[in-house]
Amino acid sequence: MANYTLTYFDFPGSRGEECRIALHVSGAAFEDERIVRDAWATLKPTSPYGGLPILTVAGKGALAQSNAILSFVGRAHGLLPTDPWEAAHHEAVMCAVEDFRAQLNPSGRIADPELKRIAREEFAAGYLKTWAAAIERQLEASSEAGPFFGGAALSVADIKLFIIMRSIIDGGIDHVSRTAFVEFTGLSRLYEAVRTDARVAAWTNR
Ligand SMILES: N[C@@H](CCC(=O)N[C@@H](CS)C(=O)NCC(=O)O)C(=O)O
Repeated sequence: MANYTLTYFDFPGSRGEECRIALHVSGAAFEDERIVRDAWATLKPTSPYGGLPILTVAGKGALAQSNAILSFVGRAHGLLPTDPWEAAHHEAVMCAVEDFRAQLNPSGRIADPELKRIAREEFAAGYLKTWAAAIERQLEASSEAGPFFGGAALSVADIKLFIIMRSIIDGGIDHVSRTAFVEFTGLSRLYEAVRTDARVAAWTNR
């Protein structure tokens, strides 16, 4: 039996997929538990914080919150720097991805198509650009050589950045251009490096 079970919806994106990719890259065996909305409605009241993903570790219990799961996997399996100061910067980037989601996700709940278009276009021209510029500055400060946030070694922060960027680049967000990140050369290079990493590609191209 696998030591880890990752519970999430049967959807190849967002917080669950970034944890699945991290677990896959870690090389640790894990059960990829995908649940339907009805099962989640039953599980939700007893879940740690009322949200997925949840990582269950044999002999320990359940851990929720995507960034805590990624940090745990990163520390346990060499996907975060061992230096605490450097690791904290990777964790800060992961928090910034959650900031991005907090700004973007409410627009997905706007029922009126015209109001939704306006909100998304404002997001794309404003918050997205400011956010990407900030991440790019952190990337430059963290590693001159790249291509990853910490240099040559892939970390859980790179995986989280890849998943949020892919949601835009794949065209999944109406009224946000697929090319929204193109001008950010460091981020674009990081995205390509994660996308083409053999371990990541082995998961995403299954
Ligand atoms: N801060 C949490 C957010 C968890 C969250 O909102 N997850 C979404 C899916 S990405 C969810 O569970 N939605 C269903 C629900 O809230 O009932 C994290 O980073 O894991």
